Amino acid sequence: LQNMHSRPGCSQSWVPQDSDVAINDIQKYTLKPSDHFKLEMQSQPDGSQFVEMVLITPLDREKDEEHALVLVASDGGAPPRSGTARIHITVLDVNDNAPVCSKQVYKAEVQENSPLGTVVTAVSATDADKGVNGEVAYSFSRVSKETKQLFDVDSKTGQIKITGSLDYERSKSYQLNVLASDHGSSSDTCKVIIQVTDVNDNSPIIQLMSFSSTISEDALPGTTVAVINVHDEDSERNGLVECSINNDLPFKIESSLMPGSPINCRKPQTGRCLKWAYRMEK
Ligand SMILES: [Ca+2]
Ligand SMILES: [Ca+2]
Ligand SMILES: [Ca+2]
Ligand SMILES: [Ca+2]
Repeated sequence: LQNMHSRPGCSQSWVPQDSDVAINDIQKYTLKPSDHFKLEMQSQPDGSQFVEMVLITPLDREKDEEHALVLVASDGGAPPRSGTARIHITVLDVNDNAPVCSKQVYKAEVQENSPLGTVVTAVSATDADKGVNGEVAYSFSRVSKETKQLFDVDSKTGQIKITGSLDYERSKSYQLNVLASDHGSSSDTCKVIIQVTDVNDNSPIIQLMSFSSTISEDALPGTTVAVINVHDEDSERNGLVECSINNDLPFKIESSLMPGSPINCRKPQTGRCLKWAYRMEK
């Protein structure tokens, strides 16, 4: 038996046949197992009877796809005789399960300036249904236009690839919402948080803030001659700046934030800009 619907109350009927009469006619039917189906005797206006097999509890293909039942019809003779029918039921799939993402939040790191096509991460979702009902397609949902230009999700594999140029100095992280949907109206969503990591792709920029082009010959050591700003867009170690001037000149360079600190002292990691002062050394 195939094509049995999965809702209780659906039925399949047979007209029993026993060529004997009266007490020797069919007296009893049994169906085993009886957890999903029961038998009901039905009479027709002409007095003939038929047996109906009725679904009493819902079928779930995801739990049991096949059901094997045995129907026994016994007559009232002595000794009683019986006939047996094996009933094989295949439960057809209905799209009654939504895709489920394997994680609610995915985290990934990727270097800025990574080549186009670099795989950042992959999301995955499973759907308990069969065949086309269990196929999952991935897409972005509620993602900004800019983010859409930088990333793409493969609808079949869930792989997230880079499709634009990532610049750590412009944006350090992105959040993508991925929709995993089956071919029906069921879906699940997950988040992908992508951290962009810094690459040393910026040179320090020197800015002359003030400068005295003439200096009196009796200027005292320590007189400030010029103030410069040094700025590097990169972060952490990539943003450390070392400043130096020629050794053969009667000037030294020192940090205006840390007066007295030696030539070539490094910029503190926290600040981006630092004033450097050329001072008379002797
Ligand atoms: Ca199903
Ligand atoms: Ca499904
Ligand atoms: Ca950059
Ligand atoms: Ca950088």
